[in-house]
Amino acid sequence: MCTVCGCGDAKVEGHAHDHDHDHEHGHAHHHGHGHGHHHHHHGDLHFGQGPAGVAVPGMSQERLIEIETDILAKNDRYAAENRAFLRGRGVFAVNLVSSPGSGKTTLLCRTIEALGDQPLAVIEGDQQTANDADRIRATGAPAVQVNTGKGCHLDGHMVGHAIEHLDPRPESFLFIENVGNLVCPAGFDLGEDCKVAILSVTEGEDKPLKYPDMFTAARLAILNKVDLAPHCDVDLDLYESNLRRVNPDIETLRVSARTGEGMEAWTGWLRARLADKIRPRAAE
Ligand SMILES: Nc1nc2c(ncn2[C@@H]2O[C@H](COP(=O)(O)OP(=O)(O)O)[C@@H](O)[C@H]2O)c(=O)[nH]1
Ligand SMILES: [Mg+2]
Repeated sequence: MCTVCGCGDAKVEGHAHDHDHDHEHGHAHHHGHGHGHHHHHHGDLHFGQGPAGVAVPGMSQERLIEIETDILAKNDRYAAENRAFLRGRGVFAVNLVSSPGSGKTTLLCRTIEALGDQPLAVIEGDQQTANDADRIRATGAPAVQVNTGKGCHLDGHMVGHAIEHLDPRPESFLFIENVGNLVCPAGFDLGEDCKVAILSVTEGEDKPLKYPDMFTAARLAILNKVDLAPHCDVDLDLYESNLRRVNPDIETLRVSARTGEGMEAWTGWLRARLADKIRPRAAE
């Protein structure tokens, strides 16, 4: 389960999402005071102000923290194993995170073409279907699809198995396309070298402010679909200044996976990171 959103937990799901019960449930009852949510001015509600940063009916903040700490500790052990393995091989691993439809798979296909002979492998995370792995394999690159079912993010354990299958070549790239979700993937280390957040220009300049955890965790943000910018009244400078408000160190690139604009800057960035990673190996 993911305590960040509770969406993998059957019990939580029954309360939050299952509307087939014949009894009345949810918002009308069980909502006395003292449930950990706070009222702002204007009657706005904030359920994330307790120490756990999240509210789940029937669970104390202490219990939520205990569960989350346990899940993340287990995840971090798998992630550390992945990281050690990838370091040994000189593999630079990128965890691509974004909302659904921002263009991760399209950008990856373009990136694979642009990188030419460079060895690389791809892990595709989605709740269902092998569509994206099929799109990647069509470029000739090796890819493993990981279906998470009700899960809302990849975790270190899943990625460990996928790495085993892919057996990535020394001094190669490993691209991990996470499940489209700007929330939960922020909290789960996969053993990657960095997270790269993709935002499409159609999503709105305020998204970095609304989902700060993701953009704090990312080293680079790619503003994709800049070919659409003239049609959708978007302020790219505002996107970037909002990104820096939540993460002053974040790097940004403007790209169109459709027209290829900005692709050289992106592949240049990738090659420089791989070179940084394998340089200490070469010196050994
Ligand atoms: N105009 C435009 N469309 C794009 C661009 N990148 C991706 N798309 C389109 O956006 C949609 C979602 O892309 P996809 O790669 O499946 O996104 P994902 O869900 O993040 O993997 C598809 O219709 C793509 O063709 C881009 O740079 N410009
Ligand atoms: Mg995709």
